Amino acid sequence: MTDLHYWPTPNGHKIAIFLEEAGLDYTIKPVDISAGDQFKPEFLAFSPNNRMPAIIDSAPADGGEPITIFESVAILVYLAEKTGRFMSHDVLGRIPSDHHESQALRHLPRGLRT
Ligand SMILES: N[C@@H](CCC(=O)N[C@@H](CS)C(=O)NCC(=O)O)C(=O)O
Repeated sequence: MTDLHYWPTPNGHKIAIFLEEAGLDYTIKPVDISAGDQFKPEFLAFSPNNRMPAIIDSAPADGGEPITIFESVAILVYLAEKTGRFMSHDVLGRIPSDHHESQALRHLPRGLRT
């Protein structure tokens, strides 16, 4: 189970879209950034840059302790590695080229436009 600390902005949507498309079990934990939730100590404990999204994965692949991750690109790469979905396992496949997977990697840092 993954907790997604989320607010409906482009960076939040990126993670929600991945979780949905990968069919992963997750729970949305709202972080109302207009109300200042991102500055609460309990949120800063795992997202020290006071920004959402962040995730807490209570079922990491190694069966160990829950893993917390902040920064949308770090989260996307983690989830892609964990699930084997949406990113090449061949490092050469990630080098910018016309290959669609490396194009996807180049787009990861971008926000979505609504
Ligand atoms: N580089 C970060 C940016 C995240 C980000 O800017 N989040 C914004 C909303 S889209 C936020 O939480 N802002 C709260 C604040 O700046 O206080 C990422 O990709 O996760």
